[in-house]
Amino acid sequence: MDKLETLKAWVQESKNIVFFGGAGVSTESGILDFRSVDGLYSQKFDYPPETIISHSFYLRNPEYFFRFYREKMLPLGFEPNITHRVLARWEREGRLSAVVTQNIDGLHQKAGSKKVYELHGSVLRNYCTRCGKFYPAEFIKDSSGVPRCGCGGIVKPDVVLYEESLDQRVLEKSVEAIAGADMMIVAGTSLTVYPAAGLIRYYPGKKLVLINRDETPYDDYANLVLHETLGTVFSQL
Ligand code: CNA
Repeated sequence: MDKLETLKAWVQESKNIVFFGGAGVSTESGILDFRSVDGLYSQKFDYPPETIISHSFYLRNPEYFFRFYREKMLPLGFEPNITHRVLARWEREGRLSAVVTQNIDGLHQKAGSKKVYELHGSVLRNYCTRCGKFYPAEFIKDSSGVPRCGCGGIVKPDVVLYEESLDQRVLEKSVEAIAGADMMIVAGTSLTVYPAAGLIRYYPGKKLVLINRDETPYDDYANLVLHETLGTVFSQL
């Protein structure tokens, strides 16, 4: 049986799939990932992107942080693609129990997925660091300089910056879902950002599928590896 047929058969017989994804899930919606050759990390900035989107840089140089964030990290106006839509359909059919994502773009929910664990937060949520008031992403987009609440506090996106820790509850729920999955699909992620990447080790079964255009450090660990673009694969599922 070829790989795609094996994948189809596994999906058909599963009732509890967990999908674990990264930036590669949204590239076909038009949002750049970080590490592809045409990704954000190959562009030139005054500082490396990892530095700019770190907690200490945000504190030290908030003007620069927000300029970069607005221009490069605020994926507004994009639509879900076939991968997001198939995953939402599987959930409705009772085949998929959760999506665990490193993405911050909200596209899984826009496609209709209900149980989505956002390990790195979401650009759609923004809070005043002083009074806690909520602001939508448009507020950040339309602001200039450092976005400020009426109370004077900085409005910070609810995204996990480098050096910041992950939300403990989201992490626990993700581990619980992965540990209870009968099949796990890992896709569109370079599996180099920790602790997120380490979560796949909680999957106890023998149907670990890895779908990614480029090789990853976990290729030998998976039971089935497809080096394809996600649209090619999911349009056949
Ligand atoms: P990454 O390190 O940029 O890796 C993306 C991976 O996806 C690469 O290995 C590519 O080969 C692969 N890929 C890209 N396009 C496709 C495709 N169409 N089909 C199959 N594979 C593809 O991204 P990770 O998610 O692994 O890194 C984690 C970071 C990136 C997280 O913290 C995210 O928050 C962050 N990020 C998120 C978004 C988003 O929300 N859409 C965009 C850019 C970066």
